[in-house]
Formats: sequence, structure tokens, C-alpha cells
Amino acid sequence: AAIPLKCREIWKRYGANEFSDVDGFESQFVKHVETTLARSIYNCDNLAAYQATSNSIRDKLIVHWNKTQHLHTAKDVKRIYYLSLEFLMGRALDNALINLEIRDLAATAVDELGFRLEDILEVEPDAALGNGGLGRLAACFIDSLSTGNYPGWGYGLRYQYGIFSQKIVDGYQAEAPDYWLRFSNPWELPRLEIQIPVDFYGYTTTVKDPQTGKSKKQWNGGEQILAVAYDFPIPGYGTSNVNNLRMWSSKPTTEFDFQKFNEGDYQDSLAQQQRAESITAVLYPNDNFYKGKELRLKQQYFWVAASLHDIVRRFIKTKRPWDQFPDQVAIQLNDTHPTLAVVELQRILTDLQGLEWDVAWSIVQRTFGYTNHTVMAEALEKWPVDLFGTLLPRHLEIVYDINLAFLQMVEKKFPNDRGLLSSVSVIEESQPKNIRMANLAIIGSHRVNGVAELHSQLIKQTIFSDFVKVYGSDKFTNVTNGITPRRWLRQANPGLAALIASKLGGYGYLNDLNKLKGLEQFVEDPGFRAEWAAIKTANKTKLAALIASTTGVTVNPNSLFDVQVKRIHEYKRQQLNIFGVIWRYLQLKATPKAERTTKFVPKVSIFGGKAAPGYYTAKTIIKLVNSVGSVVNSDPEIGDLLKVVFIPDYNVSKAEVICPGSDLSEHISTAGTEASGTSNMKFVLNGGLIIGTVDGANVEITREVGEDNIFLFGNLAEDVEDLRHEHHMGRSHIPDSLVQVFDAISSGQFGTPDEFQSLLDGVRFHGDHYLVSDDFESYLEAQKLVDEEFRKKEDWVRKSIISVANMGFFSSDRCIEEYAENIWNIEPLEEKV
Ligand code: F58
Repeated sequence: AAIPLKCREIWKRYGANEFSDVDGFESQFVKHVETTLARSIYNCDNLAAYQATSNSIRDKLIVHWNKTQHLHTAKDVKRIYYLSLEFLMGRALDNALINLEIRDLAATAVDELGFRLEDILEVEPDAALGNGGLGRLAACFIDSLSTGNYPGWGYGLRYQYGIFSQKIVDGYQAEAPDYWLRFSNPWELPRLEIQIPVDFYGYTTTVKDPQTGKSKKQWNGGEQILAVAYDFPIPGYGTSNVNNLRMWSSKPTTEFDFQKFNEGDYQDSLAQQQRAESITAVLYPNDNFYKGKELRLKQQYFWVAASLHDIVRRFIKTKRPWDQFPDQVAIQLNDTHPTLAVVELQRILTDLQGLEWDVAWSIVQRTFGYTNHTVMAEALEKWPVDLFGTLLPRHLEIVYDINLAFLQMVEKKFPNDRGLLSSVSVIEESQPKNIRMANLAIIGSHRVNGVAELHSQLIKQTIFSDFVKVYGSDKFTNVTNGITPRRWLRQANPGLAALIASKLGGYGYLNDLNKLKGLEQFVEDPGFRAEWAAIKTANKTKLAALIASTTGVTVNPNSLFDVQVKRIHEYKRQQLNIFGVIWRYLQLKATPKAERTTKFVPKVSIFGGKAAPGYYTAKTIIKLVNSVGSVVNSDPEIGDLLKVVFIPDYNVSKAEVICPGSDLSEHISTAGTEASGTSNMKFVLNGGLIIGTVDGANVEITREVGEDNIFLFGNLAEDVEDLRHEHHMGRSHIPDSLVQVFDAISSGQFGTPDEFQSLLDGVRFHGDHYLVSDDFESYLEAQKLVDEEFRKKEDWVRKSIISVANMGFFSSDRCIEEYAENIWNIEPLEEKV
């Protein structure tokens, strides 16, 4: 209000203008090449062209970003904050062009400037700040938050090194660092002025509050590190709404240890400073496995403290009373990684803002929601009490107080049930004692959700059953995962997206995915089916090129492309797949040449995925796949009938090529172990069929696409426990087919058998925990059916079309609507342009 009119006018006149046509883009591009990059027409390579393009698009995003943020503040709306330690974003440029609906414009412009958009897009490194499904889900969710016009922010860590890049050396996985920030990153806005101090270590004291005269606890931190904000604008599709993803980077404080300095220990005091930066240096590369490392706990608190500070500061600006906090703020915990936020908010409200314990606790519970992503015990986070208490002494006291109040409530409701108390307690009374983060997350949230129907049922029946007793089952709910159709259809598969658009009257289906249903009416149109099939063949040709360039193996795009790409894990059972491949190879060899083509469909078996660097068995599986590949691919008798490849360094941008190029994809986890899976959705949305177990979201995919359009096999989740018991009782039965496979491996047919022995022994002698032997025959049967169905080309295409037509449910837009309505209680707010 204090700004003079004249001044305002000038600002308005020159206020950021965004380009809206080819000329406008070109002028921005040239400006960025010449000034931002200090280059010229004579030395503008693809990298410079990528950077100039991205900077031009970024400028446009910033204009929208500012308007959106201003609108949200002006309307004083409730915001959702999505806390995720991983955001597996992949590339940003193509996605921004699509969401802003300026892809054609940009393609024309860069062409006129002497470049090809395809080449420019390939220069961008993936932002691979995640391990797998959990991190990619977070990325899909923020896309949908923006698209749905929800006022929402993501909070994460800006790791300098993302998930390692995978090399295959002599058939083995080798890890190389992923320094994705090698060139400056045009998609982030450094907010170097936003620096939040985060304390660690130290001790607590009891002090007298000068205002109330009451005594209260105080944390005297021992080490301070700064959190610096980097903002990533997230554009929605079909809206000018641009949300924010704020990523924290650690920096040393400017003060350093003068005592040390004075003692002449300048080097040491600097070294200590540099250690501050290590907090956000690297993403932990474990998937579905928990390891209690101090640096990991430091990462978690650093991120949580900075994010909550930011959220609370924003709330304080609204000048509302504290009890309205949950009306303005919803915080979703993506797994237990941010559970310290529960404790931190309670600390802020009581220690720093002086609220009564119970008042504060009610605010905390109404604010948080917790999403669980696994039932596997080895993936549940626990922190040793000592480690926790040393790093966060005040938080440990608060955890004990939270737990005490909770246990008193339980004791009152269920007197003398010691078993119940010890199972729901936040403290595991083990040696050493542990803090169970899932228990804390449940107690601190008003809602807990699983990520697919079966999974949400299972957590209620198994790991959280005692909490259902305590709270009743209404606290537990389901939100089945989804994926963004912008990236996973329009961006990954422009051909199919365009064909669909031509039938459904444009691209409106991309943010209203149930419209896909309209495709069903074209199933009996032979011309449409031919176009559909031609697009699949083109995508397979593209995948074949990726296979050739990364593995050196030439594959025939007319073969059945059978794909399993995901993190390598025993529960996901890549071993079942490769054993099946070996069986197929043995069968082929045993079949007279003349009969081979009538009995077997030519097939390419495609694998990809990273193993956690310390996961020996997973690494052995990779080696086995490569060993089988070397034998099979060079067997002159086999030719195109079977090829086996392992695509190195599977990541988001490779997935964008692989998903559209598959005929069949494998989602074959032991029933009850895969919480949801999301690549299953990506493959079907791109016209592939699934071979899978009755697990995770496969169940709902089957319901939507129909049983005839999916190849299900294997034992059910409800039988897993009994089957495992049988193995433990020594009553394992290895089917003859699997015995033959094991014999072939043991005979050295695929290289030195020693290194695979432990893999075979796991099935034969160590309880076959993942039930490979129990499901093997059923898997082979299902694969046989696949062969038969694939021969009926027209029917296969029909299945593909009907499946895609029924995938509307799996849009992440639908997930976000469900979270918004059932958990966050938040409304969309669309900016009127
Ligand atoms: C995955 N979890 C589930 N965890 O395995 C998958 O079924 C589900 O579809 C997906 O979440 C999304 O809900 C997963 O990816 C991790 O990678 C964690 C990383 C940090 C350590 C613990 C595992």
C-alpha cells in the first residue's frame, strides 16, 4: 500500500512478460544463449540449446509460480505439504513443455534455430533423487497436485548425488556416482536467502519461563547446520497453476569453532564445517530394506526441522490462533522417514510456543496423515534409543512423553494386557532398545493408509492389527496408487497418445482419464486395431534400438517382448523369471528344430533394475541373468527364438522407452509382499499385458481390465504363511521342471556354478522364503498361455485396447482427489486467468 502509484506503474509495465508464440520463444532462447550462457550462434551445442530452452521455459514457469503462490497467500487457503525423502522426478523439460501445452511451439522454434527437440531433450540428466516406487509415486503426486489445482508443496532433500548409476562389468553390477548437478540445473531456483538453522546433539535443561513463571524444558543444541532452500516449480497440465517443490541443501553456519581456531587448529575447524555439507550429499540406495545409520537419521531430522520451520512460519504470518493450525495445514508422511515431524511439531508447540501438552498434541494428530508402503518387517524403521538420544536429546524426552500418555490410554481401555502394551509401544524393549517409527507415525496421525486394497487389508491384519484394536478400524484406510498420464502416456508414448486423442476428441482425457473408456467402441474397428498395432511395433523398434545401444544385442521387434524392470529384490522374484527363461531354453533345445516355431513364440526376455550395493543375493541374480544371456544369445541353434538381455542403469527416462515397448510385463512378487506396484499401471496404460501374481494393485487392475486380459498365477497371500511353515517343517517339494533348471545351472551350463549356489540353496535348503518352488509350475503354465494368446494377433490387440480403455482409475489425479477428500480435507483453488 505504501508503494507510490508511479512506481507501481513502471513495475507493471515491465513486469515479467511471458512468450506465447514461436517468435517470443526464439527471442528468449537467443537472449539466454548470449547472456545467461555467454555463448553465441557459433558455439551453441545441444547442451547449450538445452539450457537456453530450459531457461526460457523456466522463466515462464516462474511467472505462473509467482501468481499461484500469491493467490494462495491472498486467499489464505489450507495447504497440503507432502513430506518425502525421495522425489524420483526424471527429466523436467519435456514434461514442462507438455504441461504448458507448448511442445509443438518449442519444436518448431528450436528447429528454426537449427536444432532438433529430440536431441535437446536427450541432453538432460535425470533428477534421480529416489530409489524406486516410493520416490516415483511422490513425483506423480506433485504433478497431480498441480494439475488438480490443489495448494500443495512438496518438501524433500536436494541430494548432490542421486541413486548411483549402474554399470555392468563382466555380468556384475558396479556402482558409479550420479553427480547430476554437473552442469547448472535450470529447473531449480536457489533461495540462498532462506537459511534455516538446524540444531543437533547438545543437552536439555529445565528453565523458568519468565512470562508464566512455570518451569519448562529447553534444548541447548551442540552443533548447528544451515538448511538452504532450492525451489523446483511444478507445472500442472491444463491449468496455469504452478506449485512448489522445496528441496533443502545443507551448508555450514558462518561461525566456526573459534576455540579450535585459537588453539591453532584452523584445518580441523574447517573440516568440521565441511562435514555439514555431507548431510545432503547422497541418497541412501536401499529399497525396501532398513539400515540404522546415524547420517540417515541426521538427514531425516535436518529435512523435517527445516520443513516444519517453514510451514510454521507461514502459518504464523496468517495471525490465526494455534488451534486453527490443522485447518490451514495438512502434512502427509510418505512412509515413516519424516515421522520426526510429529515430535518436532509437538516440541515447537510446547517448548517454543508455550501451548499445553494436550492442546498441542491434539493439533499434531489432526495435522498428520501417514502412508505405509510395506508390510515387510525388515523394511520397518527403528532407531536405537542411544543413537537417537545423543543426536536429539529433547526429542527423545518428547517421544517418551508421547508414549507414556498413549500407553496410559491403552491401559485404561484394555487393563492388564501386557502383550498389547508391548506391541503398540513406541519403544521396543529389546537389547539395545529401539524407537519404532511406524508406531510413532500411527499414534501421531489421524489417518493411516495403505497403497492398494490388498495391502491396506494386510496391514490391518498383520503389522498394525494391535493398533486396530486400540483405535478401531476407521483410522485405517486405503488409497490405491496411481500414475500421472502426462508423463506415462503423453510423454512416454506420443504416438499412442495422439491416436487416442484422435478418437476421443483431443487430449482432454489426460486430466480426466476415465474418458479412456470411450476407446472400447473402436475395438471392432480393424483399421483402428491396425493403427494400434503399428504404434506398438514402432515403440518396440525404439526399445530394440535402446537394447542394441546398451547391451550390443540385436533383437527382432516381431518377437514377444517380455519385460521385468524394477529394483532387484528377492521378493519381486526376478529369480523366478530367469529360472523360467532357463526352462524355456532347455525345452527349446530338447525340441526338434522343425517343431520349435510351432511350439514356441519367438521371445525377448528383458530385465533391468538396480540392486542395493550391499545386497549380495540381488547382485547374484543380475549376474545369473547376464550369464544366461551370454549363453542363449550366442547359441546359433536358437537365433530369434529366445534372447535374454539386461538393460543397464534402469531409470525414469529409460522406463519411458521401455514401458511403451513391451508386449508383456512381469509383476510376479510373492503374494502379499508388493504393497502396490506402480509400473504395472504404466505398462498396461501403454498397451502391454501383465503376467502377475494376485498381489498389490494387480488385484485392482484385474478388476478393471477383466480377468481375460491378464495372466494371473501363483498362490494367494492368504496361503503364504502355511506354505512357509511347510518349508520350515522340511516338507519342501521342488517340481521336476525346477530341478532340471537347477541341474543345468549346477552343471556349469551358464558359467561357474559356485556363485549361483547360494541362490539355489535358498530355494532348496533354506525355507524358500519367497515360494519360488511353490509358484514355479503355475508360472510356466501362465507363460504357456501367453504364447498361445500372442499367436492370435488380433485378439491380443483387442485385449490391449480394452485394457487401456479401463485404466482410468489408475490416474494419480484420482489418488490426489481421494487424499484431499478423505485425509487432507482440502479444496482445489483454480486461478482465473
Ligand atoms: C514401494 N516402496 C513399494 N520403498 O514396494 C511398492 O509396492 C509401492 O508401489 C511403492 O512403494 C509406492 O507405494 C518403496 O519403493 C522404498 O524404496 C524405501 C526407500 C527407503 C528405504 C526403505 C524402502
